[in-house]
Amino acid sequence: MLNVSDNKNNNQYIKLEDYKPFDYEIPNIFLDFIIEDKRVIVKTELEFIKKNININSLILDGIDIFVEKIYLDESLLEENNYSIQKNRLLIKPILKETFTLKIVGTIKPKENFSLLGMYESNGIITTQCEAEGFRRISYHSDRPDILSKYKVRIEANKEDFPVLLSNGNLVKANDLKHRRHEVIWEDPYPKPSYLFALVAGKLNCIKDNFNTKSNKKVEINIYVEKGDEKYVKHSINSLKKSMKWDEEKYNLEYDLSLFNIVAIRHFNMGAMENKSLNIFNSKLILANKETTTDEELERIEGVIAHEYFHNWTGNRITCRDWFQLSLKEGLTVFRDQEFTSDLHNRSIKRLEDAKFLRKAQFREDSGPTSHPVRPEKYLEIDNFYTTTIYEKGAEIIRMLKTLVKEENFNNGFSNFISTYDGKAATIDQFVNKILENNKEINNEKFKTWYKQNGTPLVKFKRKWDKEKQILKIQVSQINSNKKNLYNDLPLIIPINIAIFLNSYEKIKKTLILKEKEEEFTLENINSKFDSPIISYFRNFSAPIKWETDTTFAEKLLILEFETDYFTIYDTIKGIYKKIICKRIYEEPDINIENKLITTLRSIIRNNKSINLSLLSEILSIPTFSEIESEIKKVDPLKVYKTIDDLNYLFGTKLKVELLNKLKEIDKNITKLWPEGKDERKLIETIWRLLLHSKYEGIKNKVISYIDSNSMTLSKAALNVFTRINCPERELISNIFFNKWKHNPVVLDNWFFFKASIEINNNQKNIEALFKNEYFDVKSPNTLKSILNAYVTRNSLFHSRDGSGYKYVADKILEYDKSNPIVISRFLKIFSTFRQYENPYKRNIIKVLDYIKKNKLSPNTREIIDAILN
Ligand code: 0A1
Ligand code: ZN
Repeated sequence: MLNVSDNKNNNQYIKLEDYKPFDYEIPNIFLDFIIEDKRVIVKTELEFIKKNININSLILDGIDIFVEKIYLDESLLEENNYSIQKNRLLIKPILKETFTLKIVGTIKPKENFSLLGMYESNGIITTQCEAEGFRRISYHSDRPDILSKYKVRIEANKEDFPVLLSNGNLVKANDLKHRRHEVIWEDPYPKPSYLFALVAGKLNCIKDNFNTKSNKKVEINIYVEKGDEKYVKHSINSLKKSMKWDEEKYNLEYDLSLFNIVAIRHFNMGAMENKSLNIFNSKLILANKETTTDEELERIEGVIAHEYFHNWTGNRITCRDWFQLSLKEGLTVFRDQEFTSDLHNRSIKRLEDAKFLRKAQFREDSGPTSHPVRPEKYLEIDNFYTTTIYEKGAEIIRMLKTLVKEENFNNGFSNFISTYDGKAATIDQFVNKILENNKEINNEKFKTWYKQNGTPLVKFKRKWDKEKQILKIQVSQINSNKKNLYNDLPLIIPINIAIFLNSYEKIKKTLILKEKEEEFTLENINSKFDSPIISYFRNFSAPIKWETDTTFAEKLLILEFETDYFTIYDTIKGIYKKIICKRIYEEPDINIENKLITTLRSIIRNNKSINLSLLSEILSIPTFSEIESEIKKVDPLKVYKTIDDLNYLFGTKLKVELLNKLKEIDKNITKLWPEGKDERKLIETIWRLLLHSKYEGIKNKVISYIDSNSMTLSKAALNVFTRINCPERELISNIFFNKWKHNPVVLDNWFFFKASIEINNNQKNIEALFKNEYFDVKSPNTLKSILNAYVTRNSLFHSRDGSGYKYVADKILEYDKSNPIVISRFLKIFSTFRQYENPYKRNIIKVLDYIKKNKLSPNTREIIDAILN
């Protein structure tokens, strides 16, 4: 018997420094799928060219594939020439330099609950190959630097599987005997195995088309389950807008004459960019204003764009190895953020992206699963689809753009595309291209951003010489995470500032911090203030935290003078944070609270032209998830109570202004998205404050919207009642449930709402959701709705006796068996326990130890070990 080594099962890290090119190339692949009732027969033909002549064996990866026969150049392999162990196939000896390997195997999509590889969702056979799912379909090297041309034949019975799809162009479609049929797809562009896709099933197709700028007609097909056809218009429009935007902005045209999208009910993530056959979680395709909120419509538009943009950043140019994941993800997030900014409101988009990064990525980066944007090692790559790789990765690219300026950035980007088209590239290669002609920024030094983890802290101190009108700004940077040696190196940080000279004049500048400590001298600062007032990191110019010597009084002036949305938002959130901390750890600071209320009152009354989404942001008391990672010693029940108290206080004190504002915006709330969205966003914030202030007059008004034909308003009504304990809450819950129980995408909102509300006998109520006849065990969307709502919205999760934690731990163990990807991501909810006070901290450690003692998937094992380390 041949012996096969396997680093995964040995729990050994895969390391960036160990990267070696594969010993072979596989220029062509032919896959033949024969779909039967209980199984799929997969015949794979792989053409190999040996690249490393010193090698005389071949190792391929494969999981849960039953191998029937293997042929090497037409001759059947004897059992002593190959062995299958620990998910690896070893063939030895291999003496030829070029050869074809043919493997006949079978797989069972119906028994696959992992939603990886090939699986069945609601009668539809589908695939998910990123990152390492292809090896669950066929034996293969399954690494992103092996690019092959794929030809795919699919055969199935025509009644159950009338639609048979794969990547590229349809080159043949034939009826066969016994009511079966076959199709052949050929993809002319070489691609890595993770971009392979197949879909087979009863799907209805909605057709459209797009004319590219070189006047090529692209056929657009969106495939959905029967009955869902009426929900695809928004997605088609979004796709066409994306295609046009990429042509105009980056001169990138679509490269095939067919673009397919399929909506799948059971899907772990948002969507997947398989070449010309994007597969989407249904919730990100099926949309209209009655079923979808404004926020979701914009998210759908953004995700469709994201997947489409991957055609160039990801597919035509892919990643050399998974350590380079941010090359495609950070870059594509940056591109989709730019797309949304161009289509809607750039300043609001920036504020929202900064808000999300600080809530999710900063949280991750301050905890045990913190990692660099280009990690050095991993056990399970599926655990690295994180906000660090995606959103922090996008921020690094945004900083590059700020540093080299737009035109140079665009040139560098185009250069990158043409140089690496058809290749597997690295992050280093991308940065080198952007900085190629730049003398001011040192490439290697800039790349430290990719190697560090943790959020750096920048400190500012002003030195002001009023007579000479010279302002010196002393700046220092520090990374408090000492576990990573790179964290001690200084980063190159662009700092957008504004210096306010008086109420209408300001100087705008970008300082570039390159060292650990630097002093910037600014001359001729003609300020009328005692000391010039400065706002830092305008437009959130770097993904960092900062501290300043700005006084509270100066902050109030910044609020008066600033025009940068992000800074306005950030200044107010800083004040809220201070108010919350004072209430939790000391006494309420009445002075600060009153000053903020007065400021908000004046903004609502006097600033008639303020953007209403911005107004909504600044009137929103931070939520538990927003504030959790910002405070040192978390007593979750106290935090929830403080937030409730502040909603009561601000709602009471601002009642008159809020009611007036409500009247003012009322006429616009029925406008069709994207119009009216700012008004609708503000309405939810006003409703929440007024309801919390116990102003009964608003209740019936809110309730009347639960059945409205705008999902934004219906869901706003649900949201604002979450923490209001009254009989009407049950009433609106029932109205919503009965209206939407047959629409699984919408019903997930109800599951979320029900799991958020706090009622006695809490666990029993949550458990009832899992037992609900509309709960679908295979649906990650519903599972995530219930679990996420319970742990982020429902304070009873934090019951002092630890029962909430134990309940969730048992759910983790239960679902880890079928869906490790979803569960290992969800487990990170416990990663902030070190900041918690007792008994919470003690209770969390108890359940983490309990989880650890059980049999776990490798994904969840990696995360629990990191958390407890
Ligand atoms: N590449 C996709 C994200 C994705 C990753 C893994 C998946 O399955 C385990 C699915 C999708 C994107 O960035 O959109
Ligand atoms: Zn992506």
